[in-house]
Parts: sequence; structure tokens; C-alpha cells
Amino acid sequence: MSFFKKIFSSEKKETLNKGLEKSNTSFFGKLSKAVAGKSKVDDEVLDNLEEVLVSSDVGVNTTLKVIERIEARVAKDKYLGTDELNKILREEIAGLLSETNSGEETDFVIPSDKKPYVLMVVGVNGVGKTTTIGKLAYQFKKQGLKVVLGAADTFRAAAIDQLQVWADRVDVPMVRQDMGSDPASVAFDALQSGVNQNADVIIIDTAGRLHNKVNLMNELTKVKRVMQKVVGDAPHDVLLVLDGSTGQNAFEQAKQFTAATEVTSLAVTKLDGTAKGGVVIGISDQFQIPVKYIGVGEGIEDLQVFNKYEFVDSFFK
Ligand SMILES: Nc1nc2c(ncn2[C@@H]2O[C@H](COP(=O)(O)OP(=O)(O)O)[C@@H](O)[C@H]2O)c(=O)[nH]1
Ligand SMILES: [Mg+2]
Repeated sequence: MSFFKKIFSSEKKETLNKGLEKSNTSFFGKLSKAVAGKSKVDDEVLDNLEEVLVSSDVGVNTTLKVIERIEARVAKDKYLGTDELNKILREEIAGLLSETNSGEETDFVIPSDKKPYVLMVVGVNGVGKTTTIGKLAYQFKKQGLKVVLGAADTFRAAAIDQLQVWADRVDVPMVRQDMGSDPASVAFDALQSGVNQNADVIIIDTAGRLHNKVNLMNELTKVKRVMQKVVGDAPHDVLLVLDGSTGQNAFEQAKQFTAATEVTSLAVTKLDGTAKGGVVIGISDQFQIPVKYIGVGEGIEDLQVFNKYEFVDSFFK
């Protein structure tokens, strides 16, 4: 059995398709309009296509890259029919995603040589960090891994309680302190507790206050440094969560966070309720950071391992 078949059960695929349905309709509605009545890819079609890509939140730089590549093909082939445009676009977009995403990610795996595997989750308030942590804890636990959560978003009491709700729901231990306590101290405790419990995965929630870039950088640096006192090479992954429905704002956040700390992977959430699936393409291309997960709903199962083949398939259906 192919590993795609194994991992992307039809049920799972349906969720992804459903989640991306709006994006598709919108992208393809617009794409069809862009080529309506045209048989040949000419300047006007390319102009329209540019508009479609930008308005689908692919981002200006990535859009220009795609347009340039198609222009090059038009120049080479002389006559390029609009009926081929779909296939070519698909190839170009898959190509862009290939540069950062190996495409081999198919399940919620963590490297077996890192124990405990420490995952630090960052991002601004409201993007879906806590929810994504809950969903990840569920997936890892389902595999029989021992998971510990650390509530290092100590800025609001509600944030700690919200993570607690997920911890209880998934039935995994959570390390917490009072609201207002030092996030680095919570992270330290969580790692120590995880090590003592022989945990496989430790996931650390953080506060995403962007009011001051220097503050953010200092705070994340401190959390990392303190964690390294317990697990020398922690964190093994710094996952930046971005709200896919915010379009250009998500690009801006990616810029700020990558400037403040070394981000090693991305999760793009809320792709269920938006027409902006294109944000995944642009961000992946512009930041050269792999998209690891996509959020397609508020439920516990509504997190998918990002797979570029599946994504392009859904986008172009
Ligand atoms: N529709 C949808 N809602 C989501 C998704 N992920 C998170 N949310 C919702 O977004 C809101 C903020 O999420 P939360 O995890 O509290 O964000 P945090 O502040 O970054 O921790 C909540 O109402 C979540 O249910 C998603 O993939 N799809
Ligand atoms: Mg939160």
C-alpha cells in the first residue's frame, strides 16, 4: 500500500477538500473568469492572472515569480493555449512549494532520536496556537507517545485555562504556574517534568505579544536559553502559527517572528473558513520555511500534516 493511501484515508482527504473548498471555488472562479473567452495566453490573460493570484493572497513577490515563469514559457512555446494554463500553474506552484517542503511529510511524526522532543509554539494572539497544540497533543498521544504540555503563555489567565481544557480533553499532563509568572520558568518546569516522566514530546505554548519586537525577541531567547539548561538542544522545533484568513497580515507576522527568533516550521490555521488558501504558497515561498501543519477547523481532528501534493490537488480541483 502506498504511503499516501495509508496516511490520507479518504475520510481525511474529504476533510482537507472540505476545508479548502472555499479557497478552491474562489480561486477557480476567478481563474476561469481570468481566461474567459480567451484561447491563448496573452498579456491580458497574464494581467488577469496576476490579479487572481494577488487577490488569492499568494503575495506580490511570489505572484511575480509565477507570472515571470509563465511568461518565459509563453516566450518559448510561442502559442500557449489557456486550456494548458491550469496544468502549467499547477506545475509552477508545486515547484515553488518543493523548494521548501520535501513533500514527504505524511503523518504526525517526530524524530525518534530526540527524546524528549521539544516543540515551542509561537505566534500572535488569536492565530490558533493553543488549539493547534491541543490537536497535536491528541495526534501524538494517539500514536502512543507520552506528551507533556507547558503553559508558558502566562500573559492572560484565560490562555492558561484554555490550554488546560485541551490537556484534560486529550488527557495529557500540563505544567502551569500562575498568571503573570515568568514564561521561561514555566518552560523550565515543563521540561524538567517531561524529563522526569520520560516524556516523548513536550509542547510549550507561548504568549505572542508583538507590542515590541525587542521584547518579543528577548522573551523568546530567554525561554530557549532556560529550556537548554534541561535539554541541551531544545527546542527541536520552533513552530510559528499563522492565521491563514488574515492574508497580508500573516506575511507581516511571519516577517516579525522570523526576525525575532529562528522559526523552523509553520502551521497555517483557519484554512476552512477563508478564500485565502494562497497564503500558504506565498509564505512558504517567501520565507523558505516548511509548512508543517494546516488547520482546517476548530475540532480536535481538524489539523492536517501539510503535504504539498495533497495541497496542490485540493487547490486545483
Ligand atoms: N475555523 C478555525 N478556527 C480555528 C482554527 N484554529 C484555531 N481556531 C480558532 O481560533 C480562535 C483562537 O485560537 P487559539 O488557539 O485560542 O489562539 P491563540 O491565541 O494563538 O492560542 C479559537 O476560537 C479557535 O477555535 C482553524 O484551523 N479553523
Ligand atoms: Mg493561546
